[in-house]
Amino acid sequence: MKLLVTGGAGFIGSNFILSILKKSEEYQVVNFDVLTYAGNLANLKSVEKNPSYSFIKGDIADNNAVGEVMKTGIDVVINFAAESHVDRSIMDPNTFISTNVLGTNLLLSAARENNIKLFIQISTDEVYGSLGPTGLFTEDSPLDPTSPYSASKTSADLLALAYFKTYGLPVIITRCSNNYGPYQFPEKLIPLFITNALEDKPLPVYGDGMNIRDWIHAEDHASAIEAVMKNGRPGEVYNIGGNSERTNIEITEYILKTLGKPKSLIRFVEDRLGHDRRYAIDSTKIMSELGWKPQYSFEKAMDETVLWYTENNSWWEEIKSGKYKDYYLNLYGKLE
Ligand code: NAD
Ligand code: TDX
Repeated sequence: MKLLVTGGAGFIGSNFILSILKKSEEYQVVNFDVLTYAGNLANLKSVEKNPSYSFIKGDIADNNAVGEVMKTGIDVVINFAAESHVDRSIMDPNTFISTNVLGTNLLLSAARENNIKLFIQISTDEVYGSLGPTGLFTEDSPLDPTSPYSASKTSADLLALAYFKTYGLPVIITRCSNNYGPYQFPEKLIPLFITNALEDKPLPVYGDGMNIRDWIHAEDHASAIEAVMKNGRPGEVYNIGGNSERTNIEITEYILKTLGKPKSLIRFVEDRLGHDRRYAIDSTKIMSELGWKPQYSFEKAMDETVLWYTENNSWWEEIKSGKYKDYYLNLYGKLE
Protein backbone atom coordinates (compact mmCIF):
# COMPACT_ATOMS: atom_id res chain seq x y z
CA MET A 1 0.00 0.00 0.00
CA LYS A 2 1.45 3.33 -1.07
CA LEU A 3 1.00 6.23 1.35
CA LEU A 4 1.47 9.89 0.47
CA VAL A 5 2.44 11.54 3.75
CA THR A 6 2.46 15.32 3.38
CA GLY A 7 4.39 17.31 5.99
CA GLY A 8 6.30 14.15 6.91
CA ALA A 9 9.44 16.08 7.86
CA GLY A 10 7.65 17.86 10.71
CA PHE A 11 7.14 16.69 14.27
CA ILE A 12 4.06 14.43 14.08
CA GLY A 13 4.54 13.41 10.43
CA SER A 14 8.07 12.15 11.09
CA ASN A 15 6.94 10.28 14.22
CA PHE A 16 4.19 8.68 12.12
CA ILE A 17 6.59 7.64 9.33
CA LEU A 18 9.12 6.17 11.78
CA SER A 19 6.37 4.27 13.55
CA ILE A 20 4.60 2.88 10.48
CA LEU A 21 7.83 1.75 8.79
CA LYS A 22 8.91 -0.01 11.99
CA LYS A 23 5.63 -1.88 12.32
CA SER A 24 5.05 -3.33 8.88
CA GLU A 25 6.67 -3.90 5.50
CA GLU A 26 3.36 -3.58 3.69
CA TYR A 27 3.68 0.22 3.39
CA GLN A 28 5.55 2.34 0.84
CA VAL A 29 5.84 5.88 2.18
CA VAL A 30 6.28 8.96 -0.01
CA ASN A 31 7.07 11.96 2.17
CA PHE A 32 6.04 15.19 0.39
CA ASP A 33 7.23 18.25 2.30
CA VAL A 34 8.29 21.76 1.32
CA LEU A 35 10.66 21.98 4.32
CA THR A 36 9.55 25.18 6.03
CA TYR A 37 11.37 26.23 9.23
CA ALA A 38 9.54 23.31 10.92
CA GLY A 39 10.50 20.63 8.40
CA ASN A 40 13.70 18.77 9.26
CA LEU A 41 15.00 15.75 7.36
CA ALA A 42 17.30 14.95 10.28
CA ASN A 43 14.16 13.55 11.98
CA LEU A 44 14.11 10.80 9.32
CA LYS A 45 17.81 9.96 9.16
CA SER A 46 17.20 6.40 10.39
CA VAL A 47 14.91 5.60 7.42
CA GLU A 48 16.46 7.66 4.61
CA LYS A 49 18.01 4.54 3.03
CA ASN A 50 14.98 2.33 3.66
CA PRO A 51 13.70 1.15 0.21
CA SER A 52 10.11 1.62 1.47
CA TYR A 53 10.71 5.35 2.03
CA SER A 54 11.20 8.23 -0.39
CA PHE A 55 11.22 12.01 -0.09
CA ILE A 56 9.95 14.64 -2.51
CA LYS A 57 10.46 18.33 -1.78
CA GLY A 58 7.20 20.00 -2.74
CA ASP A 59 4.53 22.45 -1.69
CA ILE A 60 0.92 21.31 -1.16
CA ALA A 61 -0.13 24.75 -2.44
CA ASP A 62 1.63 24.08 -5.79
CA ASN A 63 -0.93 22.58 -8.15
CA ASN A 64 1.60 21.05 -10.57
CA ALA A 65 3.73 19.43 -7.89
CA VAL A 66 0.65 18.00 -6.15
CA GLY A 67 -0.76 16.74 -9.49
CA GLU A 68 2.54 15.01 -10.35
CA VAL A 69 2.95 13.18 -7.05
CA MET A 70 -0.70 12.12 -6.90
CA LYS A 71 -0.30 10.34 -10.28
CA THR A 72 2.30 7.92 -8.94
CA GLY A 73 -0.03 5.15 -7.77
CA ILE A 74 -0.89 6.57 -4.35
CA ASP A 75 -3.49 4.57 -2.36
CA VAL A 76 -3.87 6.73 0.76
CA VAL A 77 -3.13 10.42 1.40
CA ILE A 78 -2.39 11.50 4.98
CA ASN A 79 -2.23 15.28 5.16
CA PHE A 80 -0.05 16.45 8.04
CA ALA A 81 1.33 19.45 6.10
CA ALA A 82 0.40 22.68 7.84
CA GLU A 83 1.56 25.84 9.46
CA SER A 84 1.02 24.65 13.03
CA HIS A 85 2.03 27.31 15.57
CA VAL A 86 -0.77 29.45 17.04
CA ASP A 87 1.56 32.34 18.01
CA ARG A 88 2.90 32.62 14.45
CA SER A 89 -0.68 32.66 13.10
CA ILE A 90 -1.49 35.59 15.38
CA MET A 91 1.53 37.51 14.08
CA ASP A 92 0.93 36.68 10.39
CA PRO A 93 -2.08 34.63 9.25
CA ASN A 94 -1.30 34.65 5.49
CA THR A 95 0.79 31.49 5.14
CA PHE A 96 -1.76 29.67 7.34
CA ILE A 97 -4.42 30.34 4.73
CA SER A 98 -2.25 29.41 1.75
CA THR A 99 -0.98 26.12 3.22
CA ASN A 100 -3.77 24.99 5.53
CA VAL A 101 -6.74 26.03 3.40
CA LEU A 102 -5.63 26.41 -0.23
CA GLY A 103 -3.05 23.63 0.02
CA THR A 104 -5.55 21.19 1.52
CA ASN A 105 -8.04 22.06 -1.23
CA LEU A 106 -5.47 21.32 -3.95
CA LEU A 107 -4.64 17.99 -2.33
CA LEU A 108 -8.33 17.06 -2.08
CA SER A 109 -8.91 18.03 -5.69
CA ALA A 110 -5.92 16.01 -6.97
CA ALA A 111 -6.96 13.06 -4.80
CA ARG A 112 -10.39 13.17 -6.41
CA GLU A 113 -8.96 13.31 -9.94
CA ASN A 114 -6.79 10.27 -9.21
CA ASN A 115 -9.47 8.18 -7.44
CA ILE A 116 -7.47 7.94 -4.23
CA LYS A 117 -8.86 5.20 -1.94
CA LEU A 118 -8.65 7.21 1.30
CA PHE A 119 -7.77 10.77 2.32
CA ILE A 120 -7.01 11.36 6.01
CA GLN A 121 -7.05 15.01 7.06
CA ILE A 122 -4.99 15.50 10.21
CA SER A 123 -6.90 18.12 12.14
CA THR A 124 -6.89 19.36 15.71
CA ASP A 125 -9.07 19.78 18.79
CA GLU A 126 -8.56 23.55 18.42
CA VAL A 127 -11.36 23.63 15.82
CA TYR A 128 -13.82 23.31 18.74
CA GLY A 129 -12.55 26.48 20.45
CA SER A 130 -12.31 26.75 24.21
CA LEU A 131 -14.04 24.71 26.96
CA GLY A 132 -15.19 25.91 30.36
CA PRO A 133 -14.01 24.13 33.50
CA THR A 134 -16.10 21.01 32.80
CA GLY A 135 -17.15 18.97 29.77
CA LEU A 136 -15.28 17.35 26.88
CA PHE A 137 -15.12 17.88 23.11
CA THR A 138 -17.04 15.20 21.23
CA GLU A 139 -17.15 14.87 17.44
CA ASP A 140 -20.51 16.68 17.57
CA SER A 141 -19.26 19.71 19.52
CA PRO A 142 -19.82 22.95 17.59
CA LEU A 143 -16.91 24.27 15.55
CA ASP A 144 -15.84 27.54 17.18
CA PRO A 145 -12.20 28.31 16.34
CA THR A 146 -10.41 31.23 17.99
CA SER A 147 -7.06 31.86 16.29
CA PRO A 148 -6.20 32.28 12.61
CA TYR A 149 -4.48 28.86 12.93
CA SER A 150 -7.57 27.08 14.24
CA ALA A 151 -9.83 28.95 11.81
CA SER A 152 -7.64 27.77 8.92
CA LYS A 153 -7.77 24.16 10.19
CA THR A 154 -11.55 24.39 10.56
CA SER A 155 -11.84 25.64 6.98
CA ALA A 156 -9.77 22.67 5.79
CA ASP A 157 -12.03 20.26 7.73
CA LEU A 158 -15.13 21.74 6.13
CA LEU A 159 -13.59 21.48 2.66
CA ALA A 160 -12.64 17.85 3.31
CA LEU A 161 -16.20 17.02 4.41
CA ALA A 162 -17.57 18.88 1.38
CA TYR A 163 -15.45 16.68 -0.93
CA PHE A 164 -16.95 13.63 0.77
CA LYS A 165 -20.53 14.88 0.54
CA THR A 166 -20.33 16.42 -2.93
CA TYR A 167 -17.96 14.11 -4.82
CA GLY A 168 -17.92 10.98 -2.66
CA LEU A 169 -14.16 11.28 -2.03
CA PRO A 170 -13.45 8.89 0.86
CA VAL A 171 -12.29 11.36 3.50
CA ILE A 172 -11.72 10.85 7.23
CA ILE A 173 -10.86 13.64 9.65
CA THR A 174 -8.90 13.12 12.87
CA ARG A 175 -8.90 15.76 15.61
CA CYS A 176 -6.15 15.23 18.13
CA SER A 177 -5.19 17.07 21.29
CA ASN A 178 -1.74 18.53 22.12
CA ASN A 179 1.14 16.25 21.14
CA TYR A 180 4.60 15.93 22.63
CA GLY A 181 7.58 13.67 22.11
CA PRO A 182 10.82 13.60 20.08
CA TYR A 183 11.50 16.00 17.17
CA GLN A 184 9.02 18.73 18.16
CA PHE A 185 10.22 22.14 17.03
CA PRO A 186 11.36 24.00 20.16
CA GLU A 187 8.85 26.83 19.81
CA LYS A 188 5.99 24.77 21.30
CA LEU A 189 5.48 24.68 25.08
CA ILE A 190 7.09 21.37 26.06
CA PRO A 191 10.25 21.33 23.88
CA LEU A 192 10.79 25.08 24.40
CA PHE A 193 10.60 24.72 28.17
CA ILE A 194 12.74 21.55 28.37
CA THR A 195 15.48 23.07 26.20
CA ASN A 196 15.33 26.47 27.92
CA ALA A 197 15.62 24.74 31.30
CA LEU A 198 18.59 22.70 30.05
CA GLU A 199 20.23 26.00 29.01
CA ASP A 200 19.26 27.72 32.30
CA LYS A 201 17.17 30.19 30.28
CA PRO A 202 13.82 31.60 31.50
CA LEU A 203 10.52 29.78 30.84
CA PRO A 204 7.85 32.24 29.58
CA VAL A 205 4.45 31.16 30.98
CA TYR A 206 1.59 33.05 29.31
CA GLY A 207 -1.01 34.75 31.54
CA ASP A 208 -1.70 32.96 34.83
CA GLY A 209 -0.43 29.57 33.60
CA MET A 210 -3.82 27.97 34.35
CA ASN A 211 -4.77 27.18 30.73
CA ILE A 212 -5.37 23.46 30.31
CA ARG A 213 -4.37 21.16 27.46
CA ASP A 214 -4.99 17.39 27.07
CA TRP A 215 -1.53 15.95 26.34
CA ILE A 216 -0.81 12.90 24.17
CA HIS A 217 2.47 11.30 23.09
CA ALA A 218 3.07 11.54 19.31
CA GLU A 219 3.42 7.72 19.10
CA ASP A 220 -0.08 7.31 20.50
CA HIS A 221 -1.31 9.80 17.89
CA ALA A 222 0.50 7.74 15.21
CA SER A 223 -1.16 4.49 16.32
CA ALA A 224 -4.57 6.21 16.30
CA ILE A 225 -4.02 7.35 12.69
CA GLU A 226 -3.02 3.79 11.74
CA ALA A 227 -6.24 2.47 13.31
CA VAL A 228 -8.27 5.05 11.38
CA MET A 229 -6.47 4.16 8.14
CA LYS A 230 -7.23 0.46 8.61
CA ASN A 231 -10.79 0.52 9.89
CA GLY A 232 -12.12 4.09 9.97
CA ARG A 233 -15.35 4.95 8.16
CA PRO A 234 -15.21 7.50 5.31
CA GLY A 235 -17.12 10.71 6.01
CA GLU A 236 -16.47 10.40 9.75
CA VAL A 237 -14.55 12.49 12.27
CA TYR A 238 -12.53 10.79 15.02
CA ASN A 239 -11.35 12.67 18.11
CA ILE A 240 -8.03 11.51 19.62
CA GLY A 241 -7.01 12.45 23.15
CA GLY A 242 -4.52 11.39 25.79
CA ASN A 243 -6.86 11.66 28.77
CA SER A 244 -4.12 13.75 30.43
CA GLU A 245 -5.35 17.22 31.25
CA ARG A 246 -2.71 19.44 32.83
CA THR A 247 -2.40 23.18 33.43
CA ASN A 248 0.57 24.86 31.80
CA ILE A 249 2.07 25.61 35.18
CA GLU A 250 1.84 21.91 36.13
CA ILE A 251 3.75 21.06 32.93
CA THR A 252 6.31 23.76 33.68
CA GLU A 253 6.92 22.60 37.24
CA TYR A 254 7.10 18.93 36.14
CA ILE A 255 9.87 19.79 33.66
CA LEU A 256 11.83 21.83 36.21
CA LYS A 257 11.51 19.11 38.86
CA THR A 258 12.56 16.34 36.45
CA LEU A 259 15.63 18.31 35.40
CA GLY A 260 16.45 19.47 38.94
CA LYS A 261 16.15 23.15 37.89
CA PRO A 262 14.84 25.99 40.12
CA LYS A 263 11.35 27.53 39.89
CA SER A 264 13.10 30.91 39.66
CA LEU A 265 13.45 30.19 35.91
CA ILE A 266 9.68 30.75 35.54
CA ARG A 267 8.59 34.12 34.06
CA PHE A 268 4.90 35.00 33.89
CA VAL A 269 4.54 37.03 30.68
CA GLU A 270 1.78 38.78 28.74
CA ASP A 271 -1.02 36.42 27.72
CA ARG A 272 -1.48 35.08 24.17
CA LEU A 273 -4.23 37.02 22.34
CA GLY A 274 -7.48 35.06 22.30
CA HIS A 275 -5.84 32.36 24.44
CA ASP A 276 -8.12 29.29 24.63
CA ARG A 277 -8.63 28.35 28.28
CA ARG A 278 -9.16 24.62 28.17
CA TYR A 279 -9.13 21.72 25.70
CA ALA A 280 -10.20 18.20 26.66
CA ILE A 281 -11.11 15.35 24.37
CA ASP A 282 -13.70 12.60 24.57
CA SER A 283 -12.06 9.68 22.69
CA THR A 284 -14.96 7.27 23.21
CA LYS A 285 -15.72 6.96 19.49
CA ILE A 286 -12.25 5.87 18.32
CA MET A 287 -11.80 3.65 21.38
CA SER A 288 -15.10 1.81 21.07
CA GLU A 289 -15.32 1.70 17.27
CA LEU A 290 -11.68 1.05 16.35
CA GLY A 291 -10.33 -0.48 19.55
CA TRP A 292 -7.58 2.16 19.89
CA LYS A 293 -6.25 3.36 23.20
CA PRO A 294 -3.19 5.38 24.22
CA GLN A 295 -0.27 3.27 25.50
CA TYR A 296 1.58 6.01 27.38
CA SER A 297 0.79 7.37 30.82
CA PHE A 298 1.48 11.09 31.20
CA GLU A 299 4.45 10.48 33.53
CA LYS A 300 6.10 7.84 31.29
CA ALA A 301 5.65 9.98 28.17
CA MET A 302 6.89 13.11 29.91
CA ASP A 303 9.93 11.39 31.44
CA GLU A 304 10.92 9.83 28.10
CA THR A 305 10.45 13.17 26.35
CA VAL A 306 12.59 15.08 28.84
CA LEU A 307 15.26 12.37 28.49
CA TRP A 308 15.11 12.50 24.69
CA TYR A 309 15.81 16.25 24.58
CA THR A 310 18.53 15.82 27.20
CA GLU A 311 20.28 13.10 25.20
CA ASN A 312 19.65 14.59 21.74
CA ASN A 313 20.93 18.07 22.50
CA SER A 314 22.68 18.38 19.13
CA TRP A 315 19.26 18.11 17.37
CA TRP A 316 17.81 21.18 19.10
CA GLU A 317 21.05 23.09 19.64
CA GLU A 318 21.47 23.19 15.88
CA ILE A 319 18.02 24.79 15.62
CA LYS A 320 18.42 27.21 18.51
CA SER A 321 21.94 28.38 17.74
CA GLY A 322 21.87 28.02 13.93
CA LYS A 323 19.43 29.52 11.45
CA TYR A 324 16.93 30.49 14.18
CA LYS A 325 19.43 32.03 16.57
CA ASP A 326 17.88 35.51 16.27
CA TYR A 327 14.40 34.16 17.14
CA TYR A 328 15.71 32.80 20.44
CA LEU A 329 17.96 35.78 21.21
CA ASN A 330 14.92 38.01 20.75
CA LEU A 331 12.80 35.75 23.00
CA TYR A 332 15.41 35.64 25.78
CA GLY A 333 16.04 39.39 25.40
CA LYS A 334 12.37 40.04 26.24
CA LEU A 335 12.56 37.81 29.34
CA GLU A 336 15.76 39.02 31.03
P1 NAD B 1 5.06 20.92 12.30
O1 NAD B 1 4.97 22.40 12.18
O2 NAD B 1 6.10 20.31 13.19
O3 NAD B 1 5.28 20.27 10.86
C1 NAD B 1 4.61 20.69 9.72
C2 NAD B 1 5.29 20.10 8.50
O4 NAD B 1 4.56 20.51 7.33
C3 NAD B 1 6.73 20.59 8.31
O5 NAD B 1 7.58 19.52 7.96
C4 NAD B 1 6.63 21.58 7.17
O6 NAD B 1 7.82 21.69 6.39
C5 NAD B 1 5.48 20.98 6.36
N1 NAD B 1 4.79 21.98 5.54
C6 NAD B 1 4.33 23.21 5.94
N2 NAD B 1 3.80 23.86 4.89
C7 NAD B 1 3.87 23.00 3.83
C8 NAD B 1 3.46 23.10 2.47
N3 NAD B 1 2.88 24.22 2.01
N4 NAD B 1 3.68 22.04 1.65
C9 NAD B 1 4.30 20.92 2.13
N5 NAD B 1 4.73 20.80 3.38
C10 NAD B 1 4.50 21.82 4.24
O7 NAD B 1 3.61 20.46 12.71
P2 NAD B 1 3.14 19.21 13.60
O8 NAD B 1 3.08 19.65 15.00
O9 NAD B 1 3.91 18.01 13.22
O10 NAD B 1 1.63 19.08 13.09
C11 NAD B 1 1.31 18.22 12.00
C12 NAD B 1 -0.18 18.26 11.76
O11 NAD B 1 -0.87 17.84 12.92
C13 NAD B 1 -0.71 19.67 11.45
O12 NAD B 1 -1.70 19.54 10.45
C14 NAD B 1 -1.33 20.14 12.75
O13 NAD B 1 -2.38 21.04 12.52
C15 NAD B 1 -1.82 18.82 13.33
N6 NAD B 1 -1.91 18.76 14.79
C16 NAD B 1 -0.83 19.10 15.57
C17 NAD B 1 -0.91 18.96 16.96
C18 NAD B 1 0.27 19.31 17.85
O14 NAD B 1 0.12 19.23 19.08
N7 NAD B 1 1.45 19.64 17.33
C19 NAD B 1 -2.08 18.49 17.54
C20 NAD B 1 -3.17 18.15 16.72
C21 NAD B 1 -3.05 18.28 15.34
O1 TDX C 1 6.11 29.98 25.50
C1 TDX C 1 4.97 29.51 25.69
N1 TDX C 1 4.35 29.75 26.88
C2 TDX C 1 3.09 29.30 27.17
O2 TDX C 1 2.57 29.53 28.26
C3 TDX C 1 4.29 28.73 24.69
C4 TDX C 1 4.94 28.45 23.37
C5 TDX C 1 3.02 28.27 25.01
N2 TDX C 1 2.44 28.55 26.19
C6 TDX C 1 1.08 28.04 26.48
C7 TDX C 1 0.03 28.33 25.41
C8 TDX C 1 -0.88 27.13 25.50
O3 TDX C 1 -1.84 27.32 26.53
O4 TDX C 1 1.19 26.61 26.51
C9 TDX C 1 0.05 25.98 25.90
C10 TDX C 1 0.51 25.13 24.74
O5 TDX C 1 0.98 26.02 23.74
P1 TDX C 1 1.56 25.48 22.34
O6 TDX C 1 2.65 24.49 22.60
O7 TDX C 1 1.87 26.67 21.49
O8 TDX C 1 0.32 24.64 21.80
P2 TDX C 1 -1.20 25.05 21.48
O9 TDX C 1 -1.34 26.49 21.24
O10 TDX C 1 -2.07 24.44 22.56
O11 TDX C 1 -1.41 24.27 20.09
C11 TDX C 1 -0.87 22.94 19.90
O12 TDX C 1 -1.87 21.97 20.06
C12 TDX C 1 -2.86 21.85 19.08
C13 TDX C 1 -0.23 22.82 18.53
O13 TDX C 1 0.77 23.81 18.37
C14 TDX C 1 -1.24 22.89 17.43
O14 TDX C 1 -0.62 22.65 16.17
C15 TDX C 1 -2.27 21.81 17.68
O15 TDX C 1 -3.29 21.91 16.72
